[in-house]
Amino acid sequence: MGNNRQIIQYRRRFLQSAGLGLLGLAGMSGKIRAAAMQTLPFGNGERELVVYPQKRSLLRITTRPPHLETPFEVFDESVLTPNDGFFVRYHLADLPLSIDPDRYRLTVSGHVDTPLSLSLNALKAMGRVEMVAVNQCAGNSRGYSSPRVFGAQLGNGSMGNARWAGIPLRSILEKAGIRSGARLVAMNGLDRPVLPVTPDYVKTLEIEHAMSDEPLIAWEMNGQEIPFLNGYPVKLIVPGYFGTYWIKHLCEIHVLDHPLDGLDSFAMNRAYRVPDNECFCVLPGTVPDRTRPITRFRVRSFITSLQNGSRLKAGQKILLKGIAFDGGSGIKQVEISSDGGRNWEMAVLGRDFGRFSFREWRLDFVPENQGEVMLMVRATANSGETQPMTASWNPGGYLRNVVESVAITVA
Ligand SMILES: Nc1nc2c(c(=O)[nH]1)N[C@H]1C(S)=C(S)[C@@H](COP(=O)(O)O)O[C@H]1N2
Ligand SMILES: [Mo]
Repeated sequence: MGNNRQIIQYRRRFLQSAGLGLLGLAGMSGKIRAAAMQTLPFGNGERELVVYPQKRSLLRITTRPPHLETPFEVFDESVLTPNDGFFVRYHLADLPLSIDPDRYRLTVSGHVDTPLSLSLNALKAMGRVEMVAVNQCAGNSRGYSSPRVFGAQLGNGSMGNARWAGIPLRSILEKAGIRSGARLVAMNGLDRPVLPVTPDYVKTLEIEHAMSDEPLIAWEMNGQEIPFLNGYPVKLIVPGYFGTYWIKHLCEIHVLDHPLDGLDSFAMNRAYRVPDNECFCVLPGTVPDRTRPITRFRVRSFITSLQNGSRLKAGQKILLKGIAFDGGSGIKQVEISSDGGRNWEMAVLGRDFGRFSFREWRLDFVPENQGEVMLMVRATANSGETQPMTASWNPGGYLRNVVESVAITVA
C-alpha cells in the first residue's frame, strides 16, 4: 500500500507546531496543519483539555499517538455527537498528517477474482447510503474497572454517535468478486507500524459479516467530510461493533482464505480479546483460560443532564435527560431509580434514529427528600438484554455495562 500515502514526518511537524496555538488551522481539508497543544486545567487536574485540528477542546488521554476523549457534557448537546466533539483514538504514532484526496486509493486484493484500486471519486460513484451508528472504543469506561486494569484509564467519553454516509462494504466485495473459500476480510489504514515495538493495526471481519448489510465504507460524517483525526478520507463503519474494527484512513481490504497470522495479527490475536464464556468475565484479578475477539456492544445507558455533584431543589420539577444504546437490536425501554434500585420509573424515549444509534430518553423528575440521592439509569434492548446492577470484571476492562449512577444533592 506504499504508493497512496503521503506522510510528513510526524515528530518534526509536531515539535514545530508546538506553541503555534490555533494559527493556521482554518480552511483545512485533508490536512493536519498543526497538532495544537493549547492546554487548559480540567477537573481535578488529572486530565487536560487539548485542542487539535478540527476539534474543540477534548480530554487528553495520550499525545503520541493522539487519544482524546469527549467531555461528557457534549452528549447532552445533541443525539448526534458533533464532529468537533467526537473522540479520537490511534494506536500507531506513525499516522498520516496529510492525505491527498486525488492520490488516495482503496485497494481490494487477496482471495478475489478481480483486484481493485479505487479512487475516492470512483468510490463515491458507486452509490450512497446513510446510517446513524455509535462508535464506542472497547476501552470506554475502563478506568472504572475494579480492581484496576492495565491500559488507558478511560472515562465514559470514548464513544460518539454520528450519521455516516458511504457504500456498503459488500458492494466493493461484490465488485471484486469473492472467490469460494474466502473466510475473512482484513482491513488496514494509512497509519503505519512503528517497528519493532508497535506492529501494524489490522482487523478482520468474518466473510458473512462483511457481506451483510451492516458494514459501511463511509466518507461522510454528520453531513461533512470525515474529520482528519476520525479517519479522513474513508473510514470503515461496523455498526454495533466496538471501535477497534472501525478502521480509519482505510486503504487496504484483503480477502483471506485462512486466519490472519504473523505480526499483523496483533490487534486480533493478542489485543481486544475477552474471556470466552457467557459473561465475558472472570473472577477479579484472574486470567481467563480461553479468550476470543471482542465483537458487539452490550446495552448501556447514561444520564447526560446531571453530573455527580449536581444540586437540585426538593419539590422542584426538572427534566432528566440521557442516552441509551445496544449492539443493534435497538432500545426498548429506559428506567430511572432514585431509591437504590427498588423502584423504577419509565422514561419517555426520543426520536428513533435507527437500531445502531443513541436513543434519547427524558423524564420529568421531582426530587422529594433532601440529602444525597443516587440516580440510576437502566436500559433494556429489544433483544431482551438489560443492564446488571453489579459490574463484572475482565483483564482488558472491556464491555462495562453495569447500571450507571449519578450522585446528586437535594437541598
Ligand atoms: N487506522 C486506524 N484505525 C483505527 C485505529 C487505529 O489506531 N488506526 N484505532 C481503532 C480504535 S481502537 C478505535 S476506538 C476507533 C476510534 O475512532 P475515532 O478516532 O474516529 O473516534 O478507531 C479504530 N480505527
Ligand atoms: Mo478502541
